[in-house]
Amino acid sequence: MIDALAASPPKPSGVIRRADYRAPDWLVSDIALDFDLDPAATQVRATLIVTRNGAHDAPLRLDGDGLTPLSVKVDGIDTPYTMEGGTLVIAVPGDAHEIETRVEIAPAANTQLMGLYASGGNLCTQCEAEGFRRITFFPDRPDVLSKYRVRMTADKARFPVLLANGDPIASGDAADGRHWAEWHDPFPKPSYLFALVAGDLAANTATFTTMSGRQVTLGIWVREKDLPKTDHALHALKLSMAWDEQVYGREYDLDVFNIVAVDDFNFGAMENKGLNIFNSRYILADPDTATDYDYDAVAAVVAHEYFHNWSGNRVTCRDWFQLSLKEGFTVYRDQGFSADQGSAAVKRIEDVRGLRAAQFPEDAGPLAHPVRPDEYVEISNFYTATIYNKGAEVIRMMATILGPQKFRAGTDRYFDRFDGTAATCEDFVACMEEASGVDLTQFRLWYSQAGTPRVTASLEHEAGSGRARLDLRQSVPPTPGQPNKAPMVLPLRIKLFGAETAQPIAEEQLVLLSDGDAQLTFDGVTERPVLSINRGFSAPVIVDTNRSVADLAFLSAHDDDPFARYEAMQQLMLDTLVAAVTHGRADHASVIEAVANTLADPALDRAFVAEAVLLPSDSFIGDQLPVVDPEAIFQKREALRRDLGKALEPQWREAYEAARANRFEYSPAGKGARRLKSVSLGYVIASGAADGADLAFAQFDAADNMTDRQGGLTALVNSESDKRHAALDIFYNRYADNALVLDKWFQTQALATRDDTAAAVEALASHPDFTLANPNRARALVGAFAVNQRAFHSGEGRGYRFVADQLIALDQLNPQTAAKLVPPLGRWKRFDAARAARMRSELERILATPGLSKDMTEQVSKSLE
Ligand code: 0A1
Ligand code: ZN
Repeated sequence: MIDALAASPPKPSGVIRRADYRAPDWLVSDIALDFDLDPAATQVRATLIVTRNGAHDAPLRLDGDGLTPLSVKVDGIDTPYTMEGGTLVIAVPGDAHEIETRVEIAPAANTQLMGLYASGGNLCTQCEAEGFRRITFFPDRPDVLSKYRVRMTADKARFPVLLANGDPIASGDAADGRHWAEWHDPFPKPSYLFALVAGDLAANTATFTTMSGRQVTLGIWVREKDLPKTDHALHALKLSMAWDEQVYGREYDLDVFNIVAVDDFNFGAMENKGLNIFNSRYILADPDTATDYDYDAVAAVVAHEYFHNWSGNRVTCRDWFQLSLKEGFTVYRDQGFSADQGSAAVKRIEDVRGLRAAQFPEDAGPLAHPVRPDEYVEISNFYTATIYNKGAEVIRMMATILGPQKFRAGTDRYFDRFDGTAATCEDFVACMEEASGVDLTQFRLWYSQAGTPRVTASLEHEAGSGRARLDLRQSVPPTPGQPNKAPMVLPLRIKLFGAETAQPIAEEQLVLLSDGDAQLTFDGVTERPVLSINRGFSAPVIVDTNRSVADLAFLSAHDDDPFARYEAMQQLMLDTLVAAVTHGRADHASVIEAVANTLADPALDRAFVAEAVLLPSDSFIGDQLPVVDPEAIFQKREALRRDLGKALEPQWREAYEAARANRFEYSPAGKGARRLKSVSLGYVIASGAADGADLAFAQFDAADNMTDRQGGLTALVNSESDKRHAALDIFYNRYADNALVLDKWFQTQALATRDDTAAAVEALASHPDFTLANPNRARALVGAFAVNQRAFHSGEGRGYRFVADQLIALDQLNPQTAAKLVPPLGRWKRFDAARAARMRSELERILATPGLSKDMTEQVSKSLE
């Protein structure tokens, strides 16, 4: 096993290392918080019961960030203290004390959206990872678990609703038009799970009866006018609660479960115990304003946060290096939930597409890190696709290797053993081993080695002897700080088909490739075999095969694993496009034929067809090439789209018409029909058909749902048609008071495939509705533009300069959100020398900005290495 820790060179200060973990010197069994809430000046009094943890004479150190103590009392007596940076240090004599501190904070001035902040006139909190120290002094680390009692006092007219974690215990009126409420959370929790909300909110409520008969009151809290948009989230919550009981045996544990939607939020949502706080984009949905994609995302995020109640809250993380313990596992759980609500195959395709779009490039670039990192500077930078999505793949591989019963036995053991504690990734794996008897020693490399493994698979057949031989070889690429890698355990689901009969030659087998190479032989193979490998994407790896165009076309028509069937089609398209970019031209005939066959297969579900006939994205094509040429990729992809559009125009029109008559219904069939309709419209337009823009405009205009409306708008915005101006104006005016839909208006333009997108995006940054203060809006324009490969890399560095300017400005307000947008600039090594130099010089300019945040400094300096 590689020991990356021993190999790492000394690093400058500010680096936190996993190897330095020590148990806390002081524990806090209980905390009482008393908030006198006011947007401009909130008073916070905290009373902590602390106990010395072990034999030592270390002082009590309480983390603080930007806090000035107004008073510090030990056992009721004012006591001297010192400040070390933001940390409050108190020398205390005994082994147990009551500590009281008072501070004043200014939520309205909090633009970082960490700690207590104001959003849309309401007050709310975000404490993960280190926001609690911006509210009060506390040992702000996940292995200090305490029982919380919270009292809030606020102006009753302005903040009629006062919510916190746990169950409500008392409330009443106070003097001067103020009122108060007290909440108590009986479950010890780390400070990052603390939450409160004060606001003018209304709730959509329901009751859920748990498997042991406990009645839970559910509430989704939003602005009154948004109440009609909360039914979908509430329904998803009930489904999630039932699913976790059925699939993992996990029951909810408090009398109330509240969700609050806020418009200003750095991430998607937060799993605070009993009081989830959500970015409103993952709660609000109705047919007029939310796409099918939004509906699915709402359900997935509601489920994700709910599932954290066990995987994250009841069992939390010992330290932030273990973040994937809760995040990888919870993503795996929410993926399972979503798969069970509709088409599991399409869900798997979407998840793999997401992994390839976000995690594979991360793993191949300057910010690559293991699923369990060894060090960080700013923990907010580690809420990554690697921790979340690769982490989920690692859990999935264990489930595949163990099988469903043993995996469930492993999770039962984990939850039972570590309930109420802060655990590690190692604890999870050890439970899996104990419950199954499977040795996962080598498998643990998935936690410590970064980089996407590559598997080369070549199948040879000797017709004479009837013997087929499959050679497998793996390699794991070097990543920053990890030059040499050991072979990993790769669970590969493999099957062979006969090319003539289309029958299986051998049943599917699960091959655990654990050495650098391996051979498998198959006897009695009388016809030419075709290899189906990594079925269901059983391992998150890149597979290179020697499969011919004919083999891929065969699999795209006959493979009985839907993912493998999709994958064969993608590979066929990818091979064609890579050939086109590399050699200047390519034969499109095989792709056209394979797409025609898929479109004509009545047995396939429409959602699957829509996924299968979609070409790989520009950036995924780029990932296959030694040097990315964005313009060439775009042109070759467009050429293939045009040929597909022309050659199959009647089929696209037929598919389009078949879906057109349907009235909106949010169901797997309805979603599939709309998806195929949009994809078909795209191909009709790509064909150059004279009526393309009219079709798109008619769809846009007559739509009874946002999926169709945005589909029509997107097609127009990508086109040369003048109708795009009218469509953009109509859309803007119709939704001018809906921030989430205006985000779509910005994003659609930022993602446009037109030649003038960079200029249009620059102009939009001066639009009166554009603001960097709202993370959703910043991401909709700047984030979307930076992943529009062609537009971002066009114009001799114009796109880079624009993004760098925006990031410098955003960093002043909200470093976390700014730092998340660095990766597109950090990919400079993948581009030609001229582009690389321009990208680097923008990164250098950012790094030279006075007062740059720790978040940005870490991301940008790593990106320059
Ligand atoms: N634990 C949350 C993600 C999250 C992390 C940090 C945040 O700070 C701004 C917010 C949310 C989840 O996995 O959903
Ligand atoms: Zn999570």
